[in-house]
Amino acid sequence: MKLFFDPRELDHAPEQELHNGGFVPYAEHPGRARNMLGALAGTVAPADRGEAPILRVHDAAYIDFLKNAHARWIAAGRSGDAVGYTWPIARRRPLDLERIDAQLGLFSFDASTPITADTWDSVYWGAQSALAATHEVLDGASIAFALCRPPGHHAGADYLGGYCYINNVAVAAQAARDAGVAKVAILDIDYHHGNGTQDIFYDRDDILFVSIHADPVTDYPFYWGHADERGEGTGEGATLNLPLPRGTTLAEYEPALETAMEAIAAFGPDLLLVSFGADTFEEDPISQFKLKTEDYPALARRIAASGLPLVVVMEGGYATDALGRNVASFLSGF
Ligand code: Q9C
Ligand code: ZN
Repeated sequence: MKLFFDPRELDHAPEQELHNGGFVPYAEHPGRARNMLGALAGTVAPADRGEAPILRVHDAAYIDFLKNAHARWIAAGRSGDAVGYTWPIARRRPLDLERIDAQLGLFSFDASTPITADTWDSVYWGAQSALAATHEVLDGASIAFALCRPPGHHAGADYLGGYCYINNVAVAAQAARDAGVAKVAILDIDYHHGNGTQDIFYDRDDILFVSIHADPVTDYPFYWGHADERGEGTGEGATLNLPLPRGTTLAEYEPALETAMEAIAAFGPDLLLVSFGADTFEEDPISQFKLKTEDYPALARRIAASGLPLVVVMEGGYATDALGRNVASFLSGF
């Protein structure tokens, strides 16, 4: 299995994030990728497929903002990382505001996702890794892994959040559609609900989104991922949310995965993309499931039993010292 990664994914390194009312070191730091690189066999650098596949998913105004936000922050006399401090309730109306602070609020949904001078380069190359893995499978490989950093599944068409800026798995899914794949399924098994991915494809029936995650009644991102969110319009029924309680172990996780895989089989996709987060691990510092390192191969085996071509895209996982081990354990099941 080829593992795609570009060293520029290491450059994005915000200093801190707001956590439970105080500033703490940034959980989604470059050491995560370094730990994965240390535990996995050699990686392959992705080709450069340009911005066009990113713009198939994200609004041009948002991408323009992402590229320029940090320079504008500095031009406004600030130092350090750019981060918002005020948000439009339910988006208010589409006001065309120039001020950097207004735009940070407009294009984000939380305060845990700062923009640095290196953010654009890292997220661009992370997306290229996801595209490279997808094209590897479209060209005939049975599986490929995209070591994406930063992660992507919380980012929507025009917003960042949850350590995510470009939605790597969504860019990959749309690229597969554009290459002629008729039906694509996305299985999201990060601890947190993939609200960005859900939003991007909510009204579409050509891309199924299935997510197993911590119940948003108790866990971030709170406002999405409830079981009654099932898609809208032509997308009605093409979103499936399977929230689980804090404390979930493998024995409780497996029936949800079975339900997810049955829904995917019923949809009849030609390709399966997996948003994989290792923050379901029992020792994750910001998450509350109880999966063990040795549990991950069983999840992979159930996914592989679908017989579908697979692209695995890296999302979260914050127990840094165990991260590479957990990813290697998961990949060993394929
Ligand atoms: N600092 C992913 O796993 N938590 N994102 C914000 C505590 C955000 C996790 C409050 C968690 C985002 C990709
Ligand atoms: Zn997560």
